[in-house]
Parts: sequence; C-alpha cells; structure tokens
Amino acid sequence: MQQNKPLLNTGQLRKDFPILHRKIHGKPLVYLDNAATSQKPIQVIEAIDHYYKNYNANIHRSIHTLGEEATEKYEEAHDKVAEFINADSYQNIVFTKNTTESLNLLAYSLTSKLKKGDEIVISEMEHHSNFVPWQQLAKQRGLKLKFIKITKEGLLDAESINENIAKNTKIVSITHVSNVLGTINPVKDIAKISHENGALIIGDGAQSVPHMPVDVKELDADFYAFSGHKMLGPTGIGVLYGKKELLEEMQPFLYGGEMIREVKFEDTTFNDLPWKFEAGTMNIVEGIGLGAAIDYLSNIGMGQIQKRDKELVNYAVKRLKEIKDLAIYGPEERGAVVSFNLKGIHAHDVSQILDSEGIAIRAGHHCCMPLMSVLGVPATARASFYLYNTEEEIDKLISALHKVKKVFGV
Ligand code: C6P
Repeated sequence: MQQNKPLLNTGQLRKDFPILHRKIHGKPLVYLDNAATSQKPIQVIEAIDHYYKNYNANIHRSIHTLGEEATEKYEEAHDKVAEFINADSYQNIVFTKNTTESLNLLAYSLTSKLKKGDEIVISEMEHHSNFVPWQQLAKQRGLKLKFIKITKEGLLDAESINENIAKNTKIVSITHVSNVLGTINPVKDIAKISHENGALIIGDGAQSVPHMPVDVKELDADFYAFSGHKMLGPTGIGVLYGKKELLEEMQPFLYGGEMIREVKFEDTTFNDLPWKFEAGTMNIVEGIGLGAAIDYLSNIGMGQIQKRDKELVNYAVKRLKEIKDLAIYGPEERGAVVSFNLKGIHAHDVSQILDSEGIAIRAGHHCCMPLMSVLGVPATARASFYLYNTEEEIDKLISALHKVKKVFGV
C-alpha cells in the first residue's frame, strides 16, 4: 500500500528533473503538458543508464550473471507495480507497451467470451484508446457498443449509467480520470453495477495512476490499464492489471518466444502468469525504469502528489476564470488537467503563441474526437500539471494568455 510521507518540497524536487532547467526561445521552460507525458527525474534516467552500462542482457533465458541480474530487476519492477496499485502479486501485472496496448490486448483476448448481440458499454468521454478497439471489435463480431452520456458539467450521467449497463452487457470500460475534462469517474460504483449485471469492468488509469492513490482491489476492477511514461517512467512500458482467474482463462494476445511452456509440432502450452502475455524480448530497461519511477513516487507518497495536483489545478482554474471570454470545460472537482478555449481563437494558435513564451501546453482534440463533438468544439487548449509545477508557472501561463488576446485583438 502507498504511504504518505510528509511535505512535498517543490523547489528541491525540481532539481531532480534536468529538463526543467532548459530554455525555450530564450525563456525558462514551463512544462504544462504532463497529461501527454511527464518529465523524468534523474533517478529514472540513471536507472536506465546503469542498466545499459552494467547489466544489459536478455531476460528469462540467459544463464549468466548479466542475464540473471536483468531478469531479477525486470521481475522486481512487476512486484513494485503490484504493490503500488495494491494488486495481490506480480502475477496480476502484465507489462505492455502502453495503455493503448493494454486495452487492445483486452479487446483481442476477451473476444472468446463474446457472442453476437452482446453489449459493450463505454462513455462519451473516452480516449480513442478506450474507444476504437471496442468499436472495431463490435463491428467485427456483431456486438452492440453503447455510450454513457455526460452531463453539461462534464460528469458521467448517473441515469445513463443505469440505463446502459444491463443484462446483455458483457464489458464496461471507463476512464478513471478524463484527459480532457479532468472528471474523476466513480469507477468503484460502476464496477458494482457492472458486476450486478454479470459484466466485466475495465478501468483506463492513464490519467489516474500517475496522480492519485489507486487501489485496484478497493475499486474491484477486473482489469486496469496505465502507461509508465505519464508517471515519470520511460516511454515503451505500460501495464495491464487483471484479476488472476480472468487472466488465467484468457487466450494470449501475442504468440512466440517466452510466452510458452512447451511447443510441440501438434500444439503449444503457455507460460505462467504474467509471462504468458509478454511474448518476445520485452521492453526490459523500460520496465526497470518504471520500477525506478515508482520508487520516486512512493517515496513522496501518492496522497501528497494528489494534494499538490489539486492545489495547482484549483489555482489555475481560479486564475483562468479571471480572463474574459475564456471557456473552461469540465467539473469543479477535477484531476490535474484543465481544458479551455479563448473565444474566437483556435487552440492551436493559443499553443503556438504560448510556445514562444516557453510554455508547453497541448491543443487539439486530445485523441477524444467523439467528446469534442459532444462539447461542440473542434479542439481545446489544455494545461496539465504534475508535482514539479509551481504557482509561478501558472501565473506565466495567465500572462501569456493575455498576450494571446492582445495579438488577436480580442
Ligand atoms: N493521453 C493526452 O495527451 P498511451 O498513449 O497508450 O500511453 O495512453 C493512451 C491514453 C489512454 N487513456 C487516456 C485517458 C489517456 O489520456 C491516454 C493518453 C495523452 O491526453 C496522449 S493522447
């Protein structure tokens, strides 16, 4: 379980992030694009560097010291992830490439549980990663894809949850925290309703695991997916948590080396969990880097990080509200993101002018095109925060937004 440690010293921990000291167009970098990917502390960079300099080897096959060291560290990273989200053991933790691959793995491997006419329920606020795999599966297998509606505040509509999850529902897949609206969805309640109807519940944790304590047992999630690169880890490593009995009965997603127990001309038996789902040479150093990221986050405490994110996002919303003709999307109670638009100015233009001030935000549809159509906008600008951001950086964002308005004469 994750423990809270006292006080987060932003000034001190910023020193751990080398990139925060660079300049963009001659101005100090203000990195507010953390929902896209987080920056990496020196501890993670050094863990990667140390692997390549000292014990680079393939895992699970080489009977030599380097191979054994690499295997031990890679397996230890599974233990760390399990502890971080309160899973029973490393056997519940499959390493993938990212959230997207974790969700695709499910869409492929759960197919055998589905028959024509079965229903899958997602919501209008899903990222394409939790949308397109189910949409395509539904098309291929004659399944029905249903959508939980959102209210005008940007919350999941309670009535729509109850209407959509019903006896024919086999899978419910919901984002825990929206990457556009910041909405924190009641995954635990949705899990209960899903289970009462005999459906499986999948949580998309891409924006939750980096920012708040997540306990998969408390949520009673059957599966839960997230990415290492949004939580101080390297790219190329993601996680799929699954209940053991479910993972055990599922067919592997990828076949090949390492995921097998025995291969004969006639047939193949598969390896134990989680290796049955980790075919071929895995992203070894990325897994080890994720382990180092988890050490870093755990040392601070996820409760502290959540508290700090909240302070930052609340301050940002308060200051954004001071700007005339600026629309904010999403509910008051939100995760570490805030999406907005300046009236009459495209979000891409906003982002470009902010970049000239050294400020990195994201602008666009955020891989949520269906949500954009519900909001009735082509794009939004989005500022997203993490433990190393400061109120001073938010003040710079606000000043730069005033500058944008001046440039456009509005
Ligand atoms: N959202 C953003 O800027 P990957 O790319 O597989 O690591 O994560 C996909 C994903 C899935 N679900 C949610 C809720 C997400 O936010 C993301 C990634 C980034 O919002 C990149 S589009």
